[in-house]
Amino acid sequence: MTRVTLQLLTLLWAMTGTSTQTRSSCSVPLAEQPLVNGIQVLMESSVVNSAFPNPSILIAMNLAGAYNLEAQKNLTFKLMDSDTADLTVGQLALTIMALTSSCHDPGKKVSILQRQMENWEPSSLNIPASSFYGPSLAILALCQKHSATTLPIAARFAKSLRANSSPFDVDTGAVVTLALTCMYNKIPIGSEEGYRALFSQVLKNTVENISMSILDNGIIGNIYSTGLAMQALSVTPEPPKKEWNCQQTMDSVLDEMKEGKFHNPMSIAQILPSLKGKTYLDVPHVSCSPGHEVQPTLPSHPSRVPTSASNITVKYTINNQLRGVELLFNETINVSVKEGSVLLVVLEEAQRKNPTFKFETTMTSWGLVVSSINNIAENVTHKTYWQFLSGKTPLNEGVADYIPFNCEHITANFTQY
Ligand code: B12
Ligand SMILES: *[C@@H]1O[C@H](CO)[C@@H](O)[C@H](O)[C@H]1NC(C)=O
Ligand SMILES: *[C@@H]1O[C@H](CO)[C@@H](O)[C@H](O)[C@H]1NC(C)=O
Ligand SMILES: *[C@@H]1O[C@H](CO)[C@@H](O)[C@H](O)[C@H]1NC(C)=O
Ligand SMILES: *[C@@H]1O[C@H](CO)[C@@H](O)[C@H](O)[C@H]1NC(C)=O
Ligand SMILES: *[C@@H]1O[C@H](CO)[C@@H](O)[C@H](O)[C@H]1NC(C)=O
Ligand SMILES: *[C@@H]1O[C@H](CO)[C@@H](O)[C@H](O)[C@H]1NC(C)=O
Ligand SMILES: *[C@@H]1O[C@H](CO)[C@@H](O)[C@H](O)[C@H]1NC(C)=O
Repeated sequence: MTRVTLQLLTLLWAMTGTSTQTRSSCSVPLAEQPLVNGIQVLMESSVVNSAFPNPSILIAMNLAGAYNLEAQKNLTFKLMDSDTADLTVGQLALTIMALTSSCHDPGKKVSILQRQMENWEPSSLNIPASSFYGPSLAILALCQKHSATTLPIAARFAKSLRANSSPFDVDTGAVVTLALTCMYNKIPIGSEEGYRALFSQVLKNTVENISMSILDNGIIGNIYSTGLAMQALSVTPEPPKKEWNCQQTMDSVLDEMKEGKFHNPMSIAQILPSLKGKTYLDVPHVSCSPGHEVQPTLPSHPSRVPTSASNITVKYTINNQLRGVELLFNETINVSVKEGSVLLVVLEEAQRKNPTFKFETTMTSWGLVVSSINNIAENVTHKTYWQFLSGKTPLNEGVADYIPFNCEHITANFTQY
């Protein structure tokens, strides 16, 4: 082979997609592999008893290479049967990607989603950034199925993003980047230049904002947005001005993993692709050759320390200054729970001691959300919800995962997003 062809080949290689580049420049060290296998096994084992089938788990399983083939099959069949009428556009999009990643035809689901997105528009210019999260997933799923017919839908979507003035959200920015990168890569040659300019402008902006969310230790946003943000930064055709150190981010994620931060199956589903050098853009390219069960090497000791039997005291406040003039309340209670209990136990104990603290939960892909406290319920139309804080800092986990410490002051504050 001549030198010139070799150089040409290298050039072509460099151009064939940034995911190749990531895979070589950033990976899980061999010694940490059992840790990663461990969380994958944990995620896969959640499939058996889960209240509803979670498409994000199937996507992660297929991108990573599933260990539990029976769980994979069960989940695929449950998602095939799921009734699209009960799903939001985001959930429908994840279901389509999940079935695609299992090499199953999503059938009618794609045209249903397409119809819904043709009619989609933001209710105002200042809707919260996170309202674009589900629709971004929809653009991504449609892009992977019928990129040509999705072009005008994605363009309208990109324009409403550009016009929006709400504070930036890393998780949403990451999914926006994946969706618009998919579209950008599929603009037909000779098509209107306007599309390319529009998508690259919104991508540039979004990626710049993601890059400004990179902390000194490499975490992007918070630990739970880092997985999606890594996917975004590794595919974008508009790399950020400030160079991103993928390995540093990877190492920090692995450190937090050792601390036990990834036990929620959905949190694992969102980090696993990045740990395997994969992104949601790889969904249409998963190979589904009939696999055989592989036994992964697991960590030799459990990562979560057993809890002691002594009790701790948690101060718990419920505060509604928002809804129903005659319904305003601000109540505090001290409760004693076993050390190591999750916050949900504090809420249950408070409710048992004082009926004012009664609460209700709803099941979601991330687990239980506290939907109502003392008869005041969250409402999507009003953009209200119960936000949980430790002191003045919002928690970055839900009540079924967060473990309070002794004398901590937890507040549930009814507020708007
Ligand atoms: C939008 C959003 C919200 C909205 C959801 C309502 C809405 N209609 O938009 C609001 C603002 C209400 C919200 C609230 C909270 N959220 Co939130 N949220 C998101 C976000 C950005 C997108 C979710 C989404 O649209 N998914 C797409 C659709 C298709 O999937 P879905 O399963 O139908 O989505 C539902 C669930 O995600 C659920 N949900 C949203 N947040 C949370 C958090 C928890 C703990 C649970 C159990 C469920 C849940 O609401 C969605 C709509 O119904 C994610 C980001 C992410 N990476 O997933 C964070 C995220 C899921 N939220 C998070 C957190 C921490 C919270 C709060 C606990 C924050 C707080 N301090 O109070 C609260 C929940 C408190 C409670 N009452 O129990 C974390 C969860 C991390 C973890 N390990 O648990 C994430 C990952 C953000 C982050 N990077 O930190 N959230
Ligand atoms: C698969 O589904 C069957 C029946 O629905 C159930 O008995 C079995 O436990 C499931 N297995 C897994 C691994 O989810
Ligand atoms: C991102 O950053 C730009 C400036 O770089 C800003 O104009 C824009 O509003 C930010 N927010 C979003 C959601 O992109
Ligand atoms: C709620 O009560 C706490 C302590 O009881 C107090 O510090 C706080 O200012 C009150 N908040 C409002 C909005 O009344
Ligand atoms: C909770 O306990 C602290 C001290 O442990 C005490 O000062 C406070 O008054 C108690 N609050 C309530 C509402 O019982
Ligand atoms: C310790 O906590 C448990 C709940 O976890 C509670 O039922 C029990 O009453 C507490 N014990 C004391 C002495 O407060
Ligand atoms: C939210 O509020 C609207 C109007 O105030 C009401 O019609 C609707 O039923 C509420 N939704 C839920 C789920 O409570
Ligand atoms: C609680 O919610 C109210 C109403 O949205 C808001 O004004 C207040 O700042 C919130 N408190 C905290 C500590 O976030």
